[in-house]
Amino acid sequence: MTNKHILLIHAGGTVGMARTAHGYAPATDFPAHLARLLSSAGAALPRYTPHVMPDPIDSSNAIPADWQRIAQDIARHYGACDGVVVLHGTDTMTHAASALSFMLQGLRKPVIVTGSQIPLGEARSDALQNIVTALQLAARDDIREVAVYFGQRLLRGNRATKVSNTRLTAFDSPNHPPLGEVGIDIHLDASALWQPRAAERFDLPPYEAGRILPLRFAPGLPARLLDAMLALMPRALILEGYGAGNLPDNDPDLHRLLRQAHDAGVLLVARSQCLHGGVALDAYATGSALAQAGVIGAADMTFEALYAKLHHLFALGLPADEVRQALLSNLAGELTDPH
Ligand code: ASN
Repeated sequence: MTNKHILLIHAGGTVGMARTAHGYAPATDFPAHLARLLSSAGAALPRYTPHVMPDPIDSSNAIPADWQRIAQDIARHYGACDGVVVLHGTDTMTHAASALSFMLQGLRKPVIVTGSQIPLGEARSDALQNIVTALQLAARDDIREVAVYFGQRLLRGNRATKVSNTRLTAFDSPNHPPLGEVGIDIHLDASALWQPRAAERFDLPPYEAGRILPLRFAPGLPARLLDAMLALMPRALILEGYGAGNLPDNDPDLHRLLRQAHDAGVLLVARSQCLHGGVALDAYATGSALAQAGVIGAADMTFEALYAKLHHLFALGLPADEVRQALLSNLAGELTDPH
């Protein structure tokens, strides 16, 4: 392990925060504090070089450009390290991990994203355990993807989602088995790990913020809301429907607006609000009506994976039909291949 060299990026999050009069906020002495704690681990840990982002943030403040700064840092140092650990806030950790997985396709080295629910400086913090194990995972030869390590589980980054803001096991990946379980020993599931399908290909096009708009449906939602969203000139709308991806088919205004948006070139993608399962627009008449309005289903992608993937595909400058096609192909293990 000692001959491995890990890039340790600190992007922010509770992990590096301390108490203030207004609640937890980023602490300036975190890198030094962490270095002191890690120095006692000796040969159990790989060598690492810390990279602290100029202004570590609460990840609720993250914007797509922040994902790109992290990806650029990784791309710049990829050749000189054996693996990467990214310390990130939990609130948008899986958005960042998803975006990294699309920007850094064909990875041959681990990129492990972690953080904590309790700051490193607090007595019952989960930070040190998460960071130590993430460093060990980043030194392995069998992980070739962006993964989230948190609360004793290794999950695929673009399959993971935050499911608890109080438990130390904050994440789950409902549509893909854990890549590994960590107890006294580290057990990885070889059949769950991603095997890159092509050579390393790092594409870091500038992401446009504010053009991928999500709409979560609820009974009685006024169709006018969609009108207001379309006025913002989105490139794509994520329609979070019920169950198999269904939306009401008894609201003519809604369907008129959807057809209008589709005709104007807005990509309409249906996703299910359910944590587990995917979209099947042909299962119910309410779904078929959507397909007729030009809506496509997002398979079993997490919201975060879909949101990041749409940013990525539009940033690549692909024409609409290629975005549609690429959206439903499995680029980095983010969806279950149709058989
Ligand atoms: N608000 C924090 C963040 O996402 C939450 C955390 O890291 N546990 O930065």
